[in-house]
Amino acid sequence: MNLPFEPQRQTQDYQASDAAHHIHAFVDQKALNAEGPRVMVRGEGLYLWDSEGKRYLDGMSGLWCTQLGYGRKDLTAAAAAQMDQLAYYNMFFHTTHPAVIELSELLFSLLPGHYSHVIYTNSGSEANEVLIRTVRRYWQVLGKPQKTIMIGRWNGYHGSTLAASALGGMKFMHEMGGLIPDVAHIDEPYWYAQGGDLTPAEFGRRCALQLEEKILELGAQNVAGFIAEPFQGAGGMIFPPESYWPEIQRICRQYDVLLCADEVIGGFGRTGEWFAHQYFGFEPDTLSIAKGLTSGYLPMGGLVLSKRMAEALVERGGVFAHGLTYSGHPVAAAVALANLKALRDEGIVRQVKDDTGPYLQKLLHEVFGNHPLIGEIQGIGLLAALQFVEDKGTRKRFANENDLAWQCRTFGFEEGVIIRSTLGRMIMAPALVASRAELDELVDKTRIAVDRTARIAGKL
Ligand code: PXG
Repeated sequence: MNLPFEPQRQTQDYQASDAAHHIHAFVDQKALNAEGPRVMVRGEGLYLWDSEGKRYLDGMSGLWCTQLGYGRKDLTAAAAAQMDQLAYYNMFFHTTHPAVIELSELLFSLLPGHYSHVIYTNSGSEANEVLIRTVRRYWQVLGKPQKTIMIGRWNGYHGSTLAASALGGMKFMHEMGGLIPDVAHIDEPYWYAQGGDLTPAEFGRRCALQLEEKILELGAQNVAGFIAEPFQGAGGMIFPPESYWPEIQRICRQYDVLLCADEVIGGFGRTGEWFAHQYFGFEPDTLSIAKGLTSGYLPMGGLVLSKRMAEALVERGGVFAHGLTYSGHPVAAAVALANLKALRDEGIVRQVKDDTGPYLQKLLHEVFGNHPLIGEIQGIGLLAALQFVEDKGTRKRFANENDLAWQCRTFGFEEGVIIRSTLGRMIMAPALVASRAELDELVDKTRIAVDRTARIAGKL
């Protein structure tokens, strides 16, 4: 291999240099420097190897993105061939190129028929940045320029750039450098934690009705759109009650508020459907996409628009004052095209729906259904969350649930499996190519980590 960096160095050498130059995501950097990060050096299928030669089953698809797993030669070949032919060009200067055209043809063949256009970006955060300006532009074109406010949800996640983090509802992110004007939030539909004595269906409806209240409070004539993840990912893999989305859709339509689905995690087969909104049965006006679009092999995202919006912007909008150097990057587009072809032609999304998805969900219920530490198992397709609980009867959560979940995640690493912790929930989202045997291993190693945590929590 002709890698441009040295063959493997000592782990401590990497760690010292890493500490000297990097500020990592969502950590106390000083604490991480003291501990030293794990150095990942190789990936193949669902497995990763670190610089010490330890192997991990990646139960998180990297960051919810490697739908095809690691080491796919067809994706590497697509990137190399496109780099040889045309390493870079752009979509400014009245130009376009074959890779992005074929990618979009394929993308829209996979999407429901009421979508027609896409604005490519490099990430999910950027997709949501573009969303705000595009939605506002749409209302300007329709003669309603006062419709500017976006409503998001507390504990929603839409990215780390300024506007994307403002749309999201992570308060600790808002505290680091601010909100932007014209963004409001409503509560998340997290029944297990916040549902009290209500049934999930009642709670789901109540949460949705908060949107109506917020629109009325702000004035429907001022509200541009509502943005939400079909199910919350980074916030803890929280699935809304069934009553939620139909009510949200009714409200958006009634008040002429655009329904904007953030499909950055839910898209590209995670739920067994191509897009998570299809699983939940609603019809958003826009879709923010990224991650699984390229299986994470290269950065690429996008904002998908309904025909109705695209028609207004194209036919009546005049100049669209937006552009990124790397929109529709040819190499990313070629990789995305190869990735989507593989997901489609190898029947991977169908396999998640008909086989591996139900298999994983059944297995989790068998293994954790009566586990003393687990109060609820939520999941669909190749996604699942295990909720830690102190008292199953009252759904009382541990005061130190965050620490327990973090500890469980650390046990997972020790056992050779990567799962994610969020507050008191353990999350898994393996690559969509996972075999039944790999899912067995994922659940088995997770059980060991959860049992070890249960012992610390005094539950075993
Ligand atoms: N929207 C959603 C729903 C996301 O989950 C983004 C937007 C931002 O995408 P970019 O490509 O700008 O990162 C995301 C990203 C985690 C985790 O551990 C989740 C994300 C990113 C990193 C970590 O849950 N989601």
